[in-house]
Amino acid sequence: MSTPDPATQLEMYRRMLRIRRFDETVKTLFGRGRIPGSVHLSIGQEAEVVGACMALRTDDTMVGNHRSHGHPIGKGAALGPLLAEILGKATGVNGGKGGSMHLADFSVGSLGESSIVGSGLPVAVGAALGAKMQGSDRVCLCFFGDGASNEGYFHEALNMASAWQVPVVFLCENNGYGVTTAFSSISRVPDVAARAAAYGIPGQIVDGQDALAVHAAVAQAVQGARDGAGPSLIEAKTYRYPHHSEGPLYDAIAYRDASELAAWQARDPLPLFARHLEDTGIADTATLTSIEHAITAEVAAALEFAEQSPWPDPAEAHRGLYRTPIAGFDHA
Ligand SMILES: Cc1ncc(C[n+]2csc(CCOP(=O)(O)OP(=O)(O)O)c2C)c(N)n1
Repeated sequence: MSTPDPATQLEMYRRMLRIRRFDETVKTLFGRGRIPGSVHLSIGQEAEVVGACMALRTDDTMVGNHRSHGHPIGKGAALGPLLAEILGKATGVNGGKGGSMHLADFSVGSLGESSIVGSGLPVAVGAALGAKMQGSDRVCLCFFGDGASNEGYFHEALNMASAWQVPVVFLCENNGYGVTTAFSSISRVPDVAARAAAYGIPGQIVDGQDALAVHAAVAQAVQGARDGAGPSLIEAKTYRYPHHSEGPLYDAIAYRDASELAAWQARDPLPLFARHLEDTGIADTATLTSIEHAITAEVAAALEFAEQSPWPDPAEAHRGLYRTPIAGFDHA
């Protein structure tokens, strides 16, 4: 699999930085009480998100989970409507009805997320089956965590995808923990990728901090799926720096060592990729600095857009929820 050209690699860096700055902004807003519900950040996981998303075509689809601000950004979504959605504004990607855990941005093929752990896997199989039945060569990329791989959904979805040979790439973002439960304490199999064998599909492990390694693995899996080779499972070993979700709850629970976090931060995907760009002569320090400034400005503009946007009209609350109106129910 060939390495992406220099322009694509610069775009990978931009998208990783965009996710980092976006989630830092969300963290600040949440801390100020500006976001209803809860938020789950993917700071630290940017390389696997972008490496995977950029191996897709724009018309390929994607399914996320509760930790999915970065997924549409990785696929090229505009920041303003995503941030407006998280703030509950009418200009949000889902009119302010979905919020942080239910972002869907059809403009980039992001079919949506759900807070029900593992529930995206069968949705992805459905999207892939739909593509196959329509005779299209579109592929669906399905993001889920190590925790989700212990849910029934995972096993049913892999089995059906394999039996039907549908074009889906299952991408496990193994950040080591489901809330505060270490994967190693809940599975006798150390690697999620090993489970692929049970369903007769390829499974492989990649370094989730290396955007190019993830890109290469996903691009190959996507090409196979497009060519009719069916599903595959890729496990990206990664780490989230923040706790499971924002708020003081997890600060008091000693579920991981500071040294473990520090070891992962020593391989932070952003400086790693920046160094790679410099070492290969793709970007010099001035270029990286100007990208940094441009992304800071982009996130500031998104925040301004989201903050200035109106609240949804309460009369809109039920609109779009049901495809077929239900008798006796006021759909406004
Ligand atoms: C069916 C279900 N069970 C439990 C929960 C509570 N819950 C929310 S996120 C989460 C952990 C998910 O871990 P993982 O799939 O590894 O994703 P990560 O948060 O690490 O990205 C749990 C148990 C839920 N939302 N849905």
